[in-house]
Order: sequence, then C-alpha cells, then structure tokens
Amino acid sequence: MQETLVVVGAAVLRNGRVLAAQRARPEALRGLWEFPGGKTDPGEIPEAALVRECREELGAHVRPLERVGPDVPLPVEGRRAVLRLWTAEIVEGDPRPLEHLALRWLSAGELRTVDWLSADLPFLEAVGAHLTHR
Ligand code: 523
Repeated sequence: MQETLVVVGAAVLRNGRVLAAQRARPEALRGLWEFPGGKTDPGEIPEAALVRECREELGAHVRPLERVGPDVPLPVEGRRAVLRLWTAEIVEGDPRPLEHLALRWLSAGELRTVDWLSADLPFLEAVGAHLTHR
C-alpha cells in the first residue's frame, strides 16, 4: 500500500496575527484561503518541507515552532493524504505573494472573515489561541 502523503501547512505568526494566503490555482480552489505550505517530497522531513514551501511561496525564511491540532485527512490526486500544521515564526524576509493572489495578516477577530479551504478549518480554533483579538 502507498504511504500516506503528508501535506504541511504553516501558521506564520507575527505581532499577534497569522498569515493567510489566497490560492491562485487550481481553478477549483482559486480565491480560497489557506495556511501556506504544500506536499512533502519523497524522503523529506515535514518540517523541512514547511521551510522549503514558505521560501518558495512567500520568499521568506521561517522556522517551525510547534505542531497544532490533529492530522486532517485530505484526498490529494487520489492518494491518501493528511494536512499537518505547525505554528512558525519569520527568521528573515517579509512574506510576499509569489504564488498566491494575496496575503493577509489576520487577528483573532478576523480569523473567520476569509473563506478557508475546508481542510484548514479544523485548525482555526487552536491557531486563534495564539492571536491577539484586534
Ligand atoms: N492543501 C490544503 N490546505 C493547505 C495546503 C498547504 C494544501 O487543503 N493549507 C491542499 C491543497 C491541495 C493539496 O493540499 O489539494 C496540495 O497542496 P499544494 O497544491 O499547495 O501543494 P504543492 O505546493 O506541493 O503542489 P504542487 O503545485 O504540486 O507543487
């Protein structure tokens, strides 16, 4: 049986806000918001994938801090996959939307005002605990 694919996501925290990124593709997900990240490469440690994906997508160097929430099942290209999330902090650089339509820094009060991918929804409560209210 094929191994479960781990898709990593980063809840990048700064000044009591979290970074949300608006997907450009595929068409079915365009306009929806996510925690930036992506698929681990074969043999790649998930935390390394998180750092790599944030560098590719945001042009920033981040450091994973702690796991948040459970593994959320997620079908990817017909494979068994899970979404796994970490909080993260910026080590260097200012995130830019290199592959997304837009980025937003959300406070606790704003966290549910964007239209999240459904796999990201189970993480909102735990992420919200790291944010300031306004
Ligand atoms: N999700 C998802 N939430 C979330 C991420 C990072 C990904 O639901 N926070 C889903 C979206 C896709 C699948 O996981 O169905 C793979 O994510 P993707 O497309 O960001 O992975 P990449 O960047 O590795 O994909 P490639 O374009 O193939 O490089």
